[in-house]
Parts: sequence; C-alpha cells; structure tokens
Amino acid sequence: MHESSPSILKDEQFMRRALELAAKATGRTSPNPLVGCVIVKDNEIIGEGYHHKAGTPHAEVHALAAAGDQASGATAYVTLEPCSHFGRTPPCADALIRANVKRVVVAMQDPNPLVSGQGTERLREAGIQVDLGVLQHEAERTNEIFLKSITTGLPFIVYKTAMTLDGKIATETGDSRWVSNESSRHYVHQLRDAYDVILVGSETVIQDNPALTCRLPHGKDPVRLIVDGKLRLEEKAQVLTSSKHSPCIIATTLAASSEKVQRLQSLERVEVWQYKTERHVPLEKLLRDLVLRGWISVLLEGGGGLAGTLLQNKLIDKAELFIAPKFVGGTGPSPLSGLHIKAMSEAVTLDNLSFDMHTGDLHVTGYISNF
Ligand code: AOF
Ligand code: ZN
Repeated sequence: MHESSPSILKDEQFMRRALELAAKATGRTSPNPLVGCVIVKDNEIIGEGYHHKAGTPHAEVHALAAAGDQASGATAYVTLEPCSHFGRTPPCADALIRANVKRVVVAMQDPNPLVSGQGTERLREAGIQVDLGVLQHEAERTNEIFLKSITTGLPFIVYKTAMTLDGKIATETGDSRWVSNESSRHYVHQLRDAYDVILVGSETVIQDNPALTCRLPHGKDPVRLIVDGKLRLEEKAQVLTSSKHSPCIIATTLAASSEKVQRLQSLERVEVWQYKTERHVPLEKLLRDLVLRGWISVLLEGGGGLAGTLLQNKLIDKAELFIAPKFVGGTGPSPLSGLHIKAMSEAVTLDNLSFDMHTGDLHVTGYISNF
C-alpha cells in the first residue's frame, strides 16, 4: 500500500460525487447501468450529469452540455467506462474527444461486450490521458445489478425476509403481523422502488393477499411476478389490480386450466407466461425471460419454498434480513423451508456482511458466497 497523494484524494472526491449522481437514478435505468459524470477544471466542478433512463442520453452527454465550451482542457470523471458503440445513443467516447477534454478518470471498465475496453482505447488513441480504477470497488457495488445481468443474462436477485431472533417468520398459529417493526417495513418500500421486479410464490399470495406495490410518495411499483405452476391464484387477488402502472406477470405451466389462463390474461396489465411443461415452472428460464424484457433486478419476498429452491440453484445474489429481537418458539415456519442442506459444513454462507439497526430490528445485508 502506498500513501494516498493529494491528487489521488482529489480524484476520489470527484469520483464520489459522480457515484452520488449515478445513484440518483436507482431503479430507473434498467437494462442500462447507473452512470454519473463530473467535469472538473482547476479543481472546480464545471458540469455534472447522470444517466436517467434507458434510451435517453448518457451521463457524459449531460455533464458535457452543462460544462459547455469550458470542457476543453478539463478532466472528466465517469463511474463507468465511456461507451464506444452506437446503441440507442451515439458513443460517449466520441463526445469527450470532440469536447477536447484532457483527461478522463474512469472507475471501472464497462462489462458490456460491446464496449469492454474499447471506450478507453478510443480515448487514448485520441491522445487523452485515461486513468482507470478510481473507486472501482464502490462503482462495482453501484452497478452490481448491471454487472450480473450483462455478463450472465440472469437478473440480480436480492432475497428479503424478516424473522424473529429464533428464526421464525410466524408463530405456530400462523400469526405474522408483524415480525419486523414499522421502520424496517418502510425500508422494504425503498427496496420495491429500487428493484425492477418483485417475486413471490403463489402460496404467499393466497395466504396474505398482498398488494406488492411501493407506498412511497414518489415511488415506482415494481413489476409483480408470481410463480404459480397450477394457477391457483384467485381472480380477486389484490396483486392483479393493485398497480395502475406496472404489469403483473403470472408464471405457470401446462397444469393450468386454459380457461383460467384466458380469464386472467384478459385483465388489464396482467400477463400469463405459460411454460410448456407438466412439471414446475422452469425458474432459470423464467429469470432469463425477465432480462430479455429489460427487467434485470428482482426482489424476492417469499415464500420459503420458492426462496429455498432459488438458493439451492445458486440463483440468489444477496440477502437483506430483518431480525426482530423476539422469540416465539414452537413449530412456526422458518424463512427457507425449501432449502434442504444436510451437513452443516455445506451450509449456504454470506460474506461482505454489513449491519445496522432499524430502531430496534437488526438489519443484516450480505452476499451469497459460492457454495
Ligand atoms: C456510458 N454512460 O450513461 C451509460 C452507458 O442503448 P444505449 O445507447 O443507451 O447503450 C447502452 C449501453 O451503454 C449499456 O449497456 C452500457 O454498456 C453503456 N451505458 N455508458 O458511457 C452512460 N448509460
Ligand atoms: Zn455512452
């Protein structure tokens, strides 16, 4: 480790600002990444911008427009390698070259195979100094969703659950209102706002009749996705009608009655995805289909069977657990009834843990390590 020089600290300071800008569009850019850009001259920020939504201008374009002619000779800080391809918008590397910037500081290489390395190469060929890797770890965390989806074709899945300190999601009589406190439940709405899709099993819908919407003032409802192989869901279930904006997808199989498929299909904003199998809904295929639709992040809220199966199949990336300081004992259910590990040495483990207290509940976040 070498001492951080003042210029490295300055670079980190401006990149931190660029990451802060990128995060403003959390949950709004799929299938594109979160990208922020800051243009700096003589240690002063002269232009800022971030990518707002797929199909609209990239971060660099906003920041360059804000800086105007002043951008000539300046340094651009970008949280992701500037693009070099013609997508829905022209290459940002070219825009930076045209603006005559002197130096470009990049947090991480773009994992998109259409770009990966070619953006920085183009800048260097034009005589621009490129420094790669400033706050790389933070940038990778900011774009953990995009990184997973663009490299694997699968969505990034976070599993959220609340349990008592003795690992129960309900008492033995089935009472579950409420396990976690109000502030933890409020945070769940922030997650719903940030993720493209909310996923639950049909049993959860039948038992709890949830709306699965986001109840924040400027929040966005996620797409509601119900895995319901036998199409047991009732037409009056709240999920089917609770959102005025976002679709409700029901994933089912050939075990569903075709008459019921048609009835549900005819409801507004409801889609039935019927997989040609007599067995279970093919989960990996379903997840890949979400990405093909441009939905790259999933908030899994239960139930225990579905969560266990997804975990067993290594499809979950991250966990957000709320642990209430309570005991209920007895035979109440646990959050991962569908996971069947036989030897403790084979337990699924989390790493990169972080903890905080939500006015009394312990909130644990971690990444599923490969098992
Ligand atoms: C950047 N800055 O702000 C974004 C980038 O369809 P397009 O034209 O929007 O291109 C999308 C791809 O461009 C995306 O997959 C990623 O590789 C890059 N996104 N790049 O330099 C930005 N949003
Ligand atoms: Zn671009």
